This record gives sequence, structure tokens and C-alpha cells, in this order.
Amino acid sequence: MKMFEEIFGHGPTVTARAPGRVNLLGEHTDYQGGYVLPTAIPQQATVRLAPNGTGEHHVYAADLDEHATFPVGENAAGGFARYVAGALALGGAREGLNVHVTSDVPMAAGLSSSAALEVASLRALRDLGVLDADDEALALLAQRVEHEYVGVKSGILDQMASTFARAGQMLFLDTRTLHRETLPLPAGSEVLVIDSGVPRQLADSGYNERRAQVEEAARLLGVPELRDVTDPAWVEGLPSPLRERARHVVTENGRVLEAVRPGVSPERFGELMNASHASLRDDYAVSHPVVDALVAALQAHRDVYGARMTGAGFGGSLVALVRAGTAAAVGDAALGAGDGRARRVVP
Ligand code: GAF
Repeated sequence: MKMFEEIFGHGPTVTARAPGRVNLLGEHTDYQGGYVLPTAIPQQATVRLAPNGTGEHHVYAADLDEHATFPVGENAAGGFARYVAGALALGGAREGLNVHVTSDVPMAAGLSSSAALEVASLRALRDLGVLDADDEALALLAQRVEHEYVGVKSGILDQMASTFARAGQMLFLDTRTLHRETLPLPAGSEVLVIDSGVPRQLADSGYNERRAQVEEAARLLGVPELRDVTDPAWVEGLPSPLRERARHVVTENGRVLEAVRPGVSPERFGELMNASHASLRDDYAVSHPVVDALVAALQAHRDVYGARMTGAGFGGSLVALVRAGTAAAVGDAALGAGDGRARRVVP
């Protein structure tokens, strides 16, 4: 892999990093004001940059060996550079920068490789003295990159997780108020993450469609957001498929709130994860047969408390809560249930 100096002939002024995330519970709730429970994964994006004295940004993605050059303030970038270009524009870069990007967060796997890149880019701008923003404002700016430069109407889960979550701990986030708490994992447990290897086909259009459906459900129920539905029975009068979509969001919020009760056992936490998967598969319809097969293999393992798909879905990754010390062996035992492309990401 080519380093900054090799590409640009001088060293970087700043280096900033941000991790990917895995969401333990609270899926597809964050664009309806709901609750989420992510943790950081060890993999991270690293952005190095330095002013180049020109009117153009030069961005180099070291892992892909790809260059992108575009005028300051213009949204002329495509591919990986959209995330960086958006961060540079919204982060207020007014002169040309040389930017070197590297990341070991698996791409298109539902582990927030894009949020990691957005947050790391904005942190680099902040370290350079270009951007004046606290961490919360930075996460919100990263979300705008996703909306305005990538075209996915995402919630705030990924950018807040990349900014605030720590590996080995859970970040309980209220996505309406942005109130957050750092919590320990259930006693005696650890996290296993597997990338199914299934490319996330139609993920963006499917995501935006789900979002529109639950917005319509909230409108029909006369609430600002499904977060405001306090009795799951309310959704049963909705027409299908809005009923199923809303049922998922409402019951998922309930699962997160139960999971963060003090002293929840890993067994109960695992049951909530299993129920979350069934809800995402049957009511929200965002799982995939290969992911379902991997989840079933994990759920059948004696050292697994619970397992589910994670992230937006349509392929992508799975997360399991397992007995401490067993994650690598459990993961390796389950990989064969996929279609040959699955691999362990954590540990
Ligand atoms: C994607 C989005 F970017 C998040 O905001 C969230 O909605 C998630 O899908 C599903 O929980 O990662």
C-alpha cells in the first residue's frame, strides 16, 4: 500500500481515525426517533491530509489504489471519494487539500465503512483547524454527507456510533434527543461479527422505501414518529405492509429498552436479539436467505446467547452475543452455513 509521502512528496499535517460499528439491537429505528445499541468494531478508517496550495483537492484511496481530483467546493467526485468530498465541502475546506485514505472496515457489509470515512475526514478537518464543531455536531455533519452527497436518507445511528462508541462497550442512544449512555456488555459475554459476503443489492432503494413506508405509517397513526407509539396494538389496524413495517419498529424499540435494563442477563439479551432477527426477516423484510442460514447456525450453537442480522440488511453482516472466550471458535464453526463467502470480522 502506498503511503502519503509516496503519493504527494511530503508528509501529512494531520491524521485522524474513526471506527466502524456493529449494532447489537435497535435496527431500522433511528429514522423514527427510536433507540439503538451499537458498539465500535476494532476496524477503522484513517484519513491523513495536508494543504496543497492549489484550488483542487487530491484524494487517494490507498486500499483501492484510486485517485480523485476535483475543484474545492465542487461535488464532482464519485465512488469512494463522494464521502470525502462531502466531508470536505460541508466541513468548510476552502483551499486544496492532499488527502490519503485507508480503511480496514469491510465495505458494503453493514458495518458503517462510510460513516467511519465521513467521521474520520471531519475529524481531520477539525484537527487542521478548518472545522469548529463538537463531537455531536460533527456526527450530524457526517449524516448530512450521507444525505446530500451519497443519496441515502440514513438515520443518525452510524455517525453517532462511529463518533462515540467504544469497542467492548455498548452505546445506548436515543436518536431523537441524542441522549446517550455507555453501558457494559451483559456479564460474561462477548461480541462476534460475521460478514455474510452477500453484496447488499438494492440496499439504497430498499432502505429509502422502508423509510417512506414507516413515515406513512406514522402519518396514518397520527404520531410524529413511531417512537411515539406506546402500545404495539395500535399498528394492527394499518394496511399491509405498513402494519408489518411499523410493528417491527415499535417492537424493536421495546426490545432495546428491555435490553438496557440494569443487570439484564446475557440469556435474555440473546432472546431479544433472536426476536429482533425474526422481526427484521418477517415484518421488515430486509434479511437475506444466506444471512438467515448463518443466523440459524449461530442460534443453534450452545455458546451463543443470541444472533441476528445487523445494519441495514439486504445482505451484509450478522452479530452474535456469545459466551466470553468462545467467539472465534463459534464464528469459525458457523461460517460453513453461508454460501462460501462468509468470514469472521470480530474477533
Ligand atoms: C443504515 C443507516 F445508515 C442507519 O442510519 C440505520 O438506519 C441502519 O441502516 C439500520 O438500523 O446503517
